[in-house]
Amino acid sequence: MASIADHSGNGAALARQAELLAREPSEDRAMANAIRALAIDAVEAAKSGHPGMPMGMADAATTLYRKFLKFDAAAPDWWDRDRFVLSAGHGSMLLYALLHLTGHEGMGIEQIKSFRQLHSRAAGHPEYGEHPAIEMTTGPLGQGFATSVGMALAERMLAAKFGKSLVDHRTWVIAGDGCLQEGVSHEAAALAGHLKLNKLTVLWDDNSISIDGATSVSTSEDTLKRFAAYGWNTRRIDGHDFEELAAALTFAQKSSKPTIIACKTIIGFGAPTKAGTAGVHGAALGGAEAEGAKKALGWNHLPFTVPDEIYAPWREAGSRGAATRRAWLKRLAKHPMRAEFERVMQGKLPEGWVEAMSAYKAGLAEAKPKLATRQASQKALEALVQAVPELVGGSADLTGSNLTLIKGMGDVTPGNYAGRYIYYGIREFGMAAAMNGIALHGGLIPYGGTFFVFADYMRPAIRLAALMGTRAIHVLTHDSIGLGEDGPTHQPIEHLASFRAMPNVLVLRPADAIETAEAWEIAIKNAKGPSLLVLSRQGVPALRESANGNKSARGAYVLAEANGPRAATIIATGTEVSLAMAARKTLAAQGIEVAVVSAPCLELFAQQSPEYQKEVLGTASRIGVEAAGGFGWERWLGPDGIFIGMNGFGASAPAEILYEHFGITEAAIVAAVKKEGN
Ligand SMILES: Cc1ncc(C[n+]2csc(CCOP(=O)(O)OP(=O)(O)O)c2C)c(N)n1
Ligand SMILES: [Mg+2]
Repeated sequence: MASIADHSGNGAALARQAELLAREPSEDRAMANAIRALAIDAVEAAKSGHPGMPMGMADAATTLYRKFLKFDAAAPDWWDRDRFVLSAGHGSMLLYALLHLTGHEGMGIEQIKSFRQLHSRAAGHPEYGEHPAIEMTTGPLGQGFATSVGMALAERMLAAKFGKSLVDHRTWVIAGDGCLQEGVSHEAAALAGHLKLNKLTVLWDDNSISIDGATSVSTSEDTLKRFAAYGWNTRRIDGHDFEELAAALTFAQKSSKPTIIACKTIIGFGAPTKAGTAGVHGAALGGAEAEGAKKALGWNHLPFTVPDEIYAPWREAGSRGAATRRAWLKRLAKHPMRAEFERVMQGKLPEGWVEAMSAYKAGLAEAKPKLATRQASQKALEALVQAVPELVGGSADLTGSNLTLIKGMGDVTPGNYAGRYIYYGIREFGMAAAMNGIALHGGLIPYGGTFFVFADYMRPAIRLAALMGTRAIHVLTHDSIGLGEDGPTHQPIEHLASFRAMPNVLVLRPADAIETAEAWEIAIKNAKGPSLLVLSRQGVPALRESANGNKSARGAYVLAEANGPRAATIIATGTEVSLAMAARKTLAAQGIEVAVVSAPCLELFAQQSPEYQKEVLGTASRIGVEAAGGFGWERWLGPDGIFIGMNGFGASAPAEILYEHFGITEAAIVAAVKKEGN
């Protein structure tokens, strides 16, 4: 492991750096040096951070912001702006410096000075919501890349719907070696290539260095060949040569495929001894090295000081898009689809969707169908897809199992983006990240399906959605041992508990068709985070008498009160609620009166008043029933409660046999009530 923290062996990099620094000074280079100086100073002041990447990619970023990126620093929320994603989020100072230099409000020098400190917008990694020009939270490598594919796809889909005069922008990404090593970028790149997302451009910070040293310790692939095989255009350039940079970005703008530009850079460009080594990746340069870097770059200014003659061209870059934006605003003002475009971009739900769902639910209350909740979800979607035109669906190759496709949606295909259904392929993580990108872009509400057990493949993207507060709706079917014969590899056990442990996620496990419709209503309205619809393969009887209002919205409610004082309260979710109801009936015949609480969403229940919670939970002993591990149920059952569920993995057999085998039965509930009563 001689490579770790081995700062030597960078002779070639230093020689190339010397050659580049000896070139004729240019305004571009001086502007880029402002980024480098701010990155050095901010990391030095914070005593932590990542100077190497901003120093290495400053030239590429300067070219992008100065000549290519369509933006107006005065209006970072302009809907037709180009999206820029810093996928290599550790290089956050690159983004903060760019926003500062281009004159974005809210990114003054005091923010840069407080880099990485509490309440600074310049957090350790870029955080969505801290500043309107931060398009997404990045840091988990690869996810920025994958999310940007969703942004680029959303642009194409909205352009197909509203036309080029309103929607015509590009998506630019800066990704590092790490992003391209991460599997999720492989999934996303394959999808982007297949769909021919030609307005997506990735600038790869091809510095051949990561934390453990030279990337050659772990990688020997030909990355550009890999991307070419995905259907991308590729270019390899000197990432410090402004002419090559501009030519490559121009090439990307004309490409009929997504484009990746390998920008050969020197990490920590300017650092006199550490440039080209892992030593500049993630630590302050240190006094002497920092001073030496500024000297080498010809930067003779006090820390955090940028001279006016360098601010000036940066400010010009910041307002370069203002006229384009004004022209766009004029087009919007007289566009026949203006109202609808504004509505979807503002994230406002359409008129009439609530009524459409109420009518659908009223029909359910009447017909009382026995359905698997995944089937009930499909029926709810039939109403929603009609009523909510911004809803776009998809599945990771399980369309027929997830029941996510509704007739008439139309497929999204390479080069044709007018449809509303995306075939993500068997790329769950890529799908979830792309869904985040679609949601972040605005104008569309994405849902996507897979088996619940494979939600683990998507977990990091669901986590980012939760952190960012992004509306992504996951349709997760085959939610328990109830899926039967496919066996324990496909039977989720710990997934409910593990997603319930994640902040800002709604885990919704409805018990019948009406609750499923309610869960969809909740998910559509939940604009500030992801919702997981956890749905059954097997049928469940209709349990609800009435469909008025939305009982699931309080998370848990008394589905059937005891006739008289409660001998026990049975709390169940999803498919196990009908077991609880059957047990209640059997017990009543024996003179034992229990209440059944249906708890489709424990997160929402936890948000209710203590009075409501007490009213629902009652004072009688409690029994929890869920065909999953019991982790977390203590909170609702108390120390004396009994949990009926799974103690380990499932097995391969027909569902009814498995419920018997694992003791999740009406008889077990009856026995538990009797035991509690003694
Ligand atoms: C998913 C994930 N794994 C690990 C890390 C920790 N990490 C941060 S940066 C980095 C190295 C990235 O290398 P590269 O993209 O080449 O960045 P450079 O050193 O060139 O700036 C690692 C492993 C992370 N942020 N995300
Ligand atoms: Mg690298």
